[in-house]
Amino acid sequence: RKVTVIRAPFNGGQGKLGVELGPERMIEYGLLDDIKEQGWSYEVKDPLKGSDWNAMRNDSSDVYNNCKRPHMVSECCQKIFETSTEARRKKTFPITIGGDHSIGMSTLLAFVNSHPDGGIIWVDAHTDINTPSSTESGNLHGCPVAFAMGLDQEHWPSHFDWIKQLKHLVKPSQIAYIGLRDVDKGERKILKELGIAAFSMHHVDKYGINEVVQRAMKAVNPSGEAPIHVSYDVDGIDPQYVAATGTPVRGGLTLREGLFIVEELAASGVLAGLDIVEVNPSLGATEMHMVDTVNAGLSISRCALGETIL
Ligand code: DIR
Ligand code: MN
Ligand code: MN
Ligand code: MN
Repeated sequence: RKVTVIRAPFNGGQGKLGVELGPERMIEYGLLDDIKEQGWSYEVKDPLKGSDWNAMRNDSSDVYNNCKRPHMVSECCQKIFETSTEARRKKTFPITIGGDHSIGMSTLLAFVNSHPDGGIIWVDAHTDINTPSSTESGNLHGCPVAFAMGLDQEHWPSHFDWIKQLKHLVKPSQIAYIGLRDVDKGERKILKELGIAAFSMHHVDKYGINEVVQRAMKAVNPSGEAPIHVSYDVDGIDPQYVAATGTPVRGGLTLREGLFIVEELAASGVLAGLDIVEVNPSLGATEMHMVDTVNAGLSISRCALGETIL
């Protein structure tokens, strides 16, 4: 049992600096020690090392219509895709630490190209399924699911052509959302048209988190036998617990509800990979906000590796 920790210190998919510090802060607070203590071995990969991402971030010519930094996002995501694919090939358990959520396109595409029938659970306040045409903000961290599904390809900046060469893209039936409460109009339309399983905070209140998780698992993995990858945006959890994140939205999952999702997936034996993204150690009003947020990220990792079930 081996984890590949993929450091993804990437900030180009959104406007706020600091999110690139997520991986180093989570490692400083004990991510690797936790993994070891839980009885897993690990390797650490750093696919973005050696590239001058700061210079790319400041390249004002890197725009396409209103999409911000498509060249930077694409190059970075391609590197993470390759590292993630290698981790899949070696049959390790990849934990990818962001950075902003753009990198979800990489981890999802690596996952479905090694498990074409696998399921994906996307925990987030947001659906991140805007296309280059529908995005209002132009921030590509709001678009990774659309890229991983190949939606609206005719309007893609050419940088993303590498995705068009892949054998498998994510199918709408392969993904379910939990924690939603801030979904754009254009995104709602896409969800409806494609019939994507989407559980908002309203559903969590109405049915309870256990029922929602069971329904989400059933939606993406009807046989109960396919592996499931979780892409976890920490803003799915309420800002009361996770304040140091770029786009906090009130009314989210409690910390326990948020952890239950990964505990239950781990307990069912289907969990096959995890992203933990949008921890921004530079945000939050106090030092404690940062510490709470980083620790929430560490808790997600521990629960995913099966620690908290007795
Ligand atoms: C919004 C916000 N839907 C956008 N998305 C965020 O910019 O496309 N995603 N914050 O994490
Ligand atoms: Mn989000
Ligand atoms: Mn997100
Ligand atoms: Mn976000």
